[in-house]
Amino acid sequence: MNGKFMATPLTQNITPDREPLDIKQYQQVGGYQALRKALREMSPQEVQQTVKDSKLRGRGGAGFPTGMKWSFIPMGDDAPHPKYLIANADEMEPGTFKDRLLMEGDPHQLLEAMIVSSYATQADVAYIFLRDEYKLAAHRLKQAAQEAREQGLLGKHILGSGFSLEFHIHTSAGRYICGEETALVTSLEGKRAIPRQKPPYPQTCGLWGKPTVVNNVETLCNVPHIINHGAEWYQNLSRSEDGGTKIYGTSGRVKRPGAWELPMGTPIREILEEYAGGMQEGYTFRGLLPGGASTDFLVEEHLETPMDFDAVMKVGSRMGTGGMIILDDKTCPVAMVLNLERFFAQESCGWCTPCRDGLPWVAHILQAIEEGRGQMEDLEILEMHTQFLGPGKTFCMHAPGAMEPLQSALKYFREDFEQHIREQHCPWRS
Ligand code: L3W
Repeated sequence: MNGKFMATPLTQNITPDREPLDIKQYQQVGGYQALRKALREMSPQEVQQTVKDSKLRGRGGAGFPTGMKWSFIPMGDDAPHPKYLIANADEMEPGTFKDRLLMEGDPHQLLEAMIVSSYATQADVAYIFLRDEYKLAAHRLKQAAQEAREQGLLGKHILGSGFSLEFHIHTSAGRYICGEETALVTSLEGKRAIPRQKPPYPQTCGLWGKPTVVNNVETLCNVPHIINHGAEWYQNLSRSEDGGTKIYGTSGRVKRPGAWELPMGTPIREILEEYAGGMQEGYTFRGLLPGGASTDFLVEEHLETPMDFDAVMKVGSRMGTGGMIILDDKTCPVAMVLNLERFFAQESCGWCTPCRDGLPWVAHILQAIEEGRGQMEDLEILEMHTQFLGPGKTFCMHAPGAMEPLQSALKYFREDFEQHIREQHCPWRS
C-alpha cells in the first residue's frame, strides 16, 4: 500500500487483491495482543491516559483529541449505564475512501480497536455505523465478529475477565448528514437523521440519552498499536506535533490515485509527487481540496505545507479527512464547485432554513454562471452566501463546510468565474 516508508501500523496487514487475515492469521501477527494487555495489565483509566499521551487526534475531519474525548465519559460506580461506543463508518465525504480500505482489508483490527476502546470507556454496547454501500466491509466485519465471538474475544466475560461487550453492525440510511455524530445517534435511535444541539455532547448525553463515544474508524484503528507499543513510540512515527501516521488519499488527474499511510505531517508536495506520481501527462496542477469536499482549496504556493491539522489550518484550510481532490487545468473550477454544491444541497437534512434554502440557491447561481447566463453581481451574491451560511449561522457545520470550497474558489479562481460571465459561456466547453 505504501512505498519507501515502512512504519505503517494501520495498513501493515493490508495487501490489495488479498482476502483479509482470518482470526488465526491476525493473531499470528500479534492481533488481539493489545486487548490481552489492556484487560490483564491496565485499568480503563490507564488505557485512556496512554491514548491521551499519544496525542492521537480524530481522523474523521475535526481532529479533536481522542483521549480528551474519552475523558468526558462518566466513569465509576455512579456512571449511568448502558454506555455506548460507536465507530463512525459512514464514510461519505467526497474523495475519501480510507476507512473502507481499513474495514475491507483488516476487519479484526477495527474490532480489536473497538473492544479496547470500549474497555477504556467502560462501554456496554458497541456499534459500527456503516455506510450502506459498503457491502463488502459489512460482510467481512460480520464474519470477523463471528470469529471473535467464537474465541471469547467478544460477548460476555471477554478472555475470562469481568468485562463484557455487546456488538452490532448497523447499516446507515444512506445520507451524508448521518456522518455528523449527533445525526448519526438520532438515526441509530430510529428517527429522522437531523443533528442535535451541542452541548450536551454525546459523551454525556448520546444514544438514548446515555454516555456515548463516537470515533472515526481510522482513529480507532490506531488504538491497539498505541497500547502495544506505547505513547512515545506512536508520537515518534510522526513528522509533526500530532502523533502517529495518517492515511492520505488522492483523486483526480494524478498518475497513481490511491491511499498511503505516511507519517503525520508529510508535506503535500511529497504525497503528490512521490506517492501519487505527479500529474498525468498533459495536465497541470491548479489546486486541491486537502480533506474531502468540505475544505478550502489550496494552490501551488501551499504545496510545501505539512499535512497535519494545525499546519493546514495556518494556510487557510483544514486537513479534514486527508482525502485530497486534485484540480487540473483541463477541468473547469466553476463546474467542479457546482458539482460539489449540488451534492451539499441534496444532502442538506432540511432542518434549518439557511442550509435548506441557501444551498440550492448557491447551486442555482453557479449553474447559471457555468451555463453562460451569469452576471457580475452574482459573484457578490455568492460571496454574501458564504457569510450567510458560514459558521454560527446554521444549526450544524454542514452548510459552513459546503461554503469552504466556494469561498476559496472565489479567491483563487476568480478570473475563471469572471471569464464565464464576460464571455457568456464556459471556456472549457467547445
Ligand atoms: C466535548 C467539547 N467534546 C468537540 C467532540 C465532538 C466530536 C468531535 C469533533 O465534524 C468535521 C466537519 C466536517 N466537549 C467538544 C467535544 N467535541 N468539542 O469533538 O467535533 P466538531 O464539532 O469539531 O466536528 P464534527 O461535527 O464532528 C467533523 C469535516 O469534519 N469533514 C467531514 C468529514 C466526513 C467524514 C466522512 O464522511 N467519514 O469523515 C471534513 O473535513 O465538515 O467540520 O466528536 O463531540 N467542548
